[in-house]
Amino acid sequence: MNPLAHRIDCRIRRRVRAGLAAAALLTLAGGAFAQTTVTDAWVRGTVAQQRASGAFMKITSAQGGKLVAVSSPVAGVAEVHEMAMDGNTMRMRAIAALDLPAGKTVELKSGGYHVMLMDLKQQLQGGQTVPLTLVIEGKDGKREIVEVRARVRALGADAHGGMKH
Ligand SMILES: [Cu+2]
Repeated sequence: MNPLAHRIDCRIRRRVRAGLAAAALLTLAGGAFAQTTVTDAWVRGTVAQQRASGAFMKITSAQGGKLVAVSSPVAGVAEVHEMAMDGNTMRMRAIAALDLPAGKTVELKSGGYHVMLMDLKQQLQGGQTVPLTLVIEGKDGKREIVEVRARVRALGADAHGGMKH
């Protein structure tokens, strides 16, 4: 290779390397921002006049944190609930925060942790989409907002809305 061609080649390579570094930085920044992912979000459909329902999903926090608040435009109140035995009766109750261990997928499901949507402002019908806003607090105390679109599933045999509080 003649010296001139070599110099040009080096310059291009340096530029490519700089470009790659910038891309890596962007990826890092993006990763730090969206450290929590939510999949398979759904809400149980309701019958007319029903005031409460449950929302379910899988949450994975890359760096670990906790779910500290939920809200939705369809509900006056949204809480994070757990199921717990009260004597011989399974009951649900609100918890202040749901722990999200780093890199582990926490499943909110029927009969377990769930988001309770109360004071519903409308009937939730199969096929509709319900927006949910999750607030995740990281280990560093920083809060991340995760917007989720949950699909409404028509009421099945396992009616969450009929459960006791
Ligand atoms: Cu509940």
